[in-house]
Amino acid sequence: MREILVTGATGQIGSELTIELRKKYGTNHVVAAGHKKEPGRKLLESGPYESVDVTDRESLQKTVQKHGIDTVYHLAAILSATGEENPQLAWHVNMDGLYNVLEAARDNRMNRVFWPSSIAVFGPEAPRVSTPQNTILIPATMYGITKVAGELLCNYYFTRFGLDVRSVRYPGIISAETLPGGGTTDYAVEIFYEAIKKKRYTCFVREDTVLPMMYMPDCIEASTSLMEADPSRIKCRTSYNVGAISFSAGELAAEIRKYIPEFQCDYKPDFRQKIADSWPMSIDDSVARKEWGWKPTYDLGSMTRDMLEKLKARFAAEASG
Ligand code: AKB
Repeated sequence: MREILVTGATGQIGSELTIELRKKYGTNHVVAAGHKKEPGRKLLESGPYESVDVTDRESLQKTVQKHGIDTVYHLAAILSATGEENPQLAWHVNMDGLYNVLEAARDNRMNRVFWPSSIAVFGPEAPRVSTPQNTILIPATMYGITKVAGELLCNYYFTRFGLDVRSVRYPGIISAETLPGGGTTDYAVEIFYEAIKKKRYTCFVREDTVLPMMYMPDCIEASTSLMEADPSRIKCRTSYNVGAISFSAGELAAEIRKYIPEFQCDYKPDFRQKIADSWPMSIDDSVARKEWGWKPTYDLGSMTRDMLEKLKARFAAEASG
């Protein structure tokens, strides 16, 4: 039986991953940890919750020992856009946070650690189409720099201390439960909320901007199936490329318009355009597919249909109290 800690549990991915892990491993075996953002009712009522600042080694250590944690999903992080506004904070939270988690895992002889890297490890010098698993990693953002350094640190803890740490490079994640915050790919989620509520959206990247994306059920599948894979199958201890869907902002707007014909989208690129332009447009994930059987389920059509259904149902439930 695993005793799991999820850091960043109040965030976009953490809030849904925690609930899925609780279904799988039992409510009391999955501790949700958040810091700045207040936890929602679903998270609080479905199992244990702790307030943990991952940059505070003692508070992390106390929580790990109190709950006998043997597995961590370390999701707490500053994303790319916030990271460009405050690079010092991004370095502090992303690097000190990861270091503290790896040290707590080593100290407490944990079984396994999951830490997400990102497509942000790639910079303008990497091939932008079907970006390979192994290529030049010179990111243009502080967020990307913390992800490259983090990958190397994870690899080091595996080779030096035998810590079973596993990682995937998340693309932009699209989901209906919790809004992302501070990322460059956030427009791909915001557009759905605004299309339903206001029938218009002003997108902060150009219409022809293509980025790799993934729907939340695939994101959860990538994270949990990697963690459950037999250790002999995990040959890469930096981080695996995982691809799912690639589309332009304009293609996404057109897909939404199939369901909301009056939806209007205009485009006013801001500082995030430069970040998007430095990232891949699509990802070659053949290594993950071969080594531990990665296979995404959702395409642009099925993701859009499901997102709109889920959000409309949620907004209707919220409106009726
Ligand atoms: C971001 O936009 O910063 C993240 C990411 C791709 O890692 N969603």
